[in-house]
Amino acid sequence: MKDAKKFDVVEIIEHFSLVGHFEGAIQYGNGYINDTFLLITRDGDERYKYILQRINHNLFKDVAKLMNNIELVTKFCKKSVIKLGGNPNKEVMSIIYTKEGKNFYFDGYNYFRMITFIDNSFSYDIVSDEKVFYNSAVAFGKFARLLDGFDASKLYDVLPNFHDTRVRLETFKKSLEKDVCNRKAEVEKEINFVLEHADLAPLLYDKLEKGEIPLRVTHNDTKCNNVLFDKDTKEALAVIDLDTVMSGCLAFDFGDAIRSGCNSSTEDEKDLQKVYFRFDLYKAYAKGYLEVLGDLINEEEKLSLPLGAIIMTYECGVRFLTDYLDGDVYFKTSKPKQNLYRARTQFKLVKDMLDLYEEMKEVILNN
Ligand code: ADP
Ligand code: GN1
Ligand code: MG
Repeated sequence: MKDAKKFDVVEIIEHFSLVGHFEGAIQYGNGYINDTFLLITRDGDERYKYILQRINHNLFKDVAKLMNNIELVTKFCKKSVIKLGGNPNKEVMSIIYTKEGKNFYFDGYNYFRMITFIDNSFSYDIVSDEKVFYNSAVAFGKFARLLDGFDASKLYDVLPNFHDTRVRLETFKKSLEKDVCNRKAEVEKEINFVLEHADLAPLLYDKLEKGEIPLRVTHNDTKCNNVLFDKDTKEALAVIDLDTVMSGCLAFDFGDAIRSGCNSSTEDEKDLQKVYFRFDLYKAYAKGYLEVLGDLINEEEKLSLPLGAIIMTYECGVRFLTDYLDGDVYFKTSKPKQNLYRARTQFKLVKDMLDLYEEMKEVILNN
């Protein structure tokens, strides 16, 4: 197989319906999964920007079905936005089609998609501002509302069991057994944390399976850098990274947003003294999310949200630690032990949240 990393941007973009001619492309953003580029084209004096992504084909095995999901979801959201009197092109991410009318391009080795660049935007890896985080909650709450009524059976299950923490735990145990990189001895403390908190793993799925909370269409990767904000107004502009849109429960989306946004430091912070749960930000997010969801959510489902925050954080820590044991094969890393540092921050946040769980529930019930 040809080196999958090597491709010629100019050759690739020729296949898409773009305005202008290629001027430049740079790597963009801090995603862990796909390769993202900001592409600039020029037509006379005018410059145009696009987002070009090489889709992680190791992970997403059926790119055609994945892209079909994104097309269905964005089309449905656009219709809902129009019904509500909004601007669909501004509020929903748009796919740019190839000259043949396809929603991705395959060059024989790599899969590429093009999406509209959301200009004058920023995303954050550390949230500092309550207003911004509140707006992020409004964006994800709105995303859930816009998709209310969408027939989940139309969606291909891109990554089966993605948020089934029970399955994540089993995968972790298998990696532990194999210990392919001989890293087990070094992470004994973290392993013990995972095993001591294993009773968390089934709690959300138990609720789903008993019918206590509903199955919905969810984003499933609501990390804070998957929403873009206007640089000037600090309003949320669009929810991005729709690769994992599948059926799930609201607690997955709320939980992952809290996991990533309420961390006082970066996800891979080495110094755990700097890592603590930002309860002030949690309150801001809960307010925004529940304001938008309104009567769409009952008390039982509301109470699953803080539990989701703990479980999603635990799950993510388990995934980082699994990847560390496996030799860093899933999440992109740029320095040694990064997945271990990431796992540690998650476990610190789980500890903080378990201490604050009663207060977290209270906030939800008071909104
Ligand atoms: P990954 O799955 O690797 O996380 P994303 O789709 O989240 O890939 O893209 C990575 C980053 O690129 C985002 O966090 C964001 O900063 C930036 N980005 C992605 N899409 C857009 C867009 N349409 N406009 C502006 N920035 C974007
Ligand atoms: C990945 O794709 P990205 O970088 O937004 C991962 C999430 C994790 C997150 C941890 C498809 O998110 O599940 O929670 O890293 N996405 C996938 O930062 O596995
Ligand atoms: Mg992303």
